[in-house]
Amino acid sequence: MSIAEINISNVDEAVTEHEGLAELRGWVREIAELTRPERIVWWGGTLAETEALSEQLVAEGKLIRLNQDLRPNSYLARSAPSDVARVESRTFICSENEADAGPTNNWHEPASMRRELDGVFAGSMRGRTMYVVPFSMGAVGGPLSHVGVQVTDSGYAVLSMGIMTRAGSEVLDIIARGEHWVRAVHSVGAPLAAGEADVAWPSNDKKYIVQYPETREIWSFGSGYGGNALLAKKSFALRIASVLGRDEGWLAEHMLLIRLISPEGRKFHFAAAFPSACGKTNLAMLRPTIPGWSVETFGDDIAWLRPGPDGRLWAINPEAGFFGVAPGTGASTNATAVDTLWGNTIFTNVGLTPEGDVWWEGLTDEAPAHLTDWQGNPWTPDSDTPAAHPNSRFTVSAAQAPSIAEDWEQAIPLDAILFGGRRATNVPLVVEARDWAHGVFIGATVSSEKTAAAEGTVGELRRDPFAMLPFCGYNMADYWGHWLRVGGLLDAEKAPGIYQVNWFRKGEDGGFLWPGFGENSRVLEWIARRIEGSVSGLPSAIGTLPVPAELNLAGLDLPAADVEQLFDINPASWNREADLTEEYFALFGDRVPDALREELSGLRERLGN
Ligand code: GTP
Ligand code: SPV
Ligand code: MN
Repeated sequence: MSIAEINISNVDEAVTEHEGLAELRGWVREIAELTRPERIVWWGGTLAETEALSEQLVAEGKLIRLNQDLRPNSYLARSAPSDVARVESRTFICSENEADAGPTNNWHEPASMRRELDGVFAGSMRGRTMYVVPFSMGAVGGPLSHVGVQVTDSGYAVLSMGIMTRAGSEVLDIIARGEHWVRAVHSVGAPLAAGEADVAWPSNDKKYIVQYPETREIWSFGSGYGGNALLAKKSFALRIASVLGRDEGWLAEHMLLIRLISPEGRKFHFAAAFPSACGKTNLAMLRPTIPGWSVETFGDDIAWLRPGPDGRLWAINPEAGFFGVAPGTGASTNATAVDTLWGNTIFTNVGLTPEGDVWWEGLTDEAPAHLTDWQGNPWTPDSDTPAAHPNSRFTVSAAQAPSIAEDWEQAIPLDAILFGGRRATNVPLVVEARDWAHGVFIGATVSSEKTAAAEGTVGELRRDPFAMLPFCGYNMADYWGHWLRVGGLLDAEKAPGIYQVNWFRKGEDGGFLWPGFGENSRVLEWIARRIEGSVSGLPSAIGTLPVPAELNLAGLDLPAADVEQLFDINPASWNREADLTEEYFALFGDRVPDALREELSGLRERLGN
């Protein structure tokens, strides 16, 4: 088949008009020549296109339309059982030098990876439509925004990108102006022979999630799920953007963004980095239980941070939607999310009720008497397997959250940065870093128990520095150095304070000591009071702890012994943490910034070792 035979059916007017789009058109043609789709569709991003594609996917059995009266304009997708989460073992950073990817990334030499992928992608879109999806991360034309183009043979990915990013023709104007754009190629890797019937969730057991940091390119093959397939998200807005940030003096982070408003009306802006499935979406939509306080949402997963001319650190949410964990999201934990999901939502791998609505563990206290599980099998509360996959998700526009800030598309100046993770032991409910370098040390040494957001053993403790382990596009030690450098660009008086939090410490009975969710507002209150200087702090070996009387626990039925345990700092355990940190740093050799080694010896001294 010659390329001329490929039916470019729906080339947007803008594409043919704009001189500035010749390069884009050439690239699309090149990818089509390699992957051989049946047709090419330029995604304009209109409601009409979205509705038509949704209809088509329903007709093809790829989406199930939910009951219009219960969940208007919403759909359920069921993935292949082998394609349910990010595949970190198949995620590659292909920098020219191995040392630039660092010991925490899978590295592959770029030229040979390109050769390998040329073979893998050859004809991979046969029998399918290749969609060309131009997208902007951050408001279209915004000062901190960046654009890209994803080509994909997954209609589900197109609809999801339409929610998660600003996708469509208006982005072509930015590209035509000559602005740099990131190239992202995605194929589910399931070509269709003539007359071959399609499946509900095409995918390929062999997967590749490949980033080329030097040329800012992404190639993803074999998966249709989440971060593997929505390349604007983890591949671009974190892995590639972290490299852009390193080169341009800013930071791309796995962080939520919120505005906390005190009873006096003072506004505080917080960013928080927690590893995958460790509570970002929940904190982003928090409803404070303490009177007079409120929280507005800016973002739930990714933030781009840049020092401003005023010496403050400014942040935007580059995304336009939430790709949130469904299980555990319910009226008692995250009522805001439940309210956000009233309609216009794509659900993936959750249960389907006989009424045509969705259900997952934790949505309601009582499970429906029977439903269809995420794999399409009959399910009752007596079943041995969950109704929803632990990494089942909802995809919904950010603007639909009742908690969304009116100015959520604007940049905000940060007052505090929080680092967290799941730690059953050792890490207190909250501790304040002594200064920026100490805060970077805390971020660099975070470890957290693994979750269902990626393949592997749930619960295993692993280092997840800055919650960026799977997402940093370059050497992690260089990234720590970059954090220190960015701190140096800030006015020390105006730099955000840095805090470590842990909602997941467990008591002897194995249960969580802290009630979490809305009650986390008590910790936010303490941080806000520290920032305004109205509470004191208790110095400890690992940082500044709350004076017990100054942490607002009013109305909480929390035994004093539990509070004590939540803040217990055991020197022997912390010395062991310090030993492990030393071993961890050794992985990076002399790339570890001196300032962090000094922090480690300072910690040891304070622990009395
Ligand atoms: P990603 O989207 O994977 O990056 O996850 P996330 O960091 O946004 O995590 P999310 O807020 O979706 O929470 C993941 C799981 O942790 C859910 O099952 C929540 O119910 C649970 N969780 C969130 N906050 C808390 C908390 O304060 N306490 C407890 N015990 N669980 C929490
Ligand atoms: C995460 O794993 O951190 C997510 C989900 O936010 S995914 O988009 O699949 O990466
Ligand atoms: Mn995430």
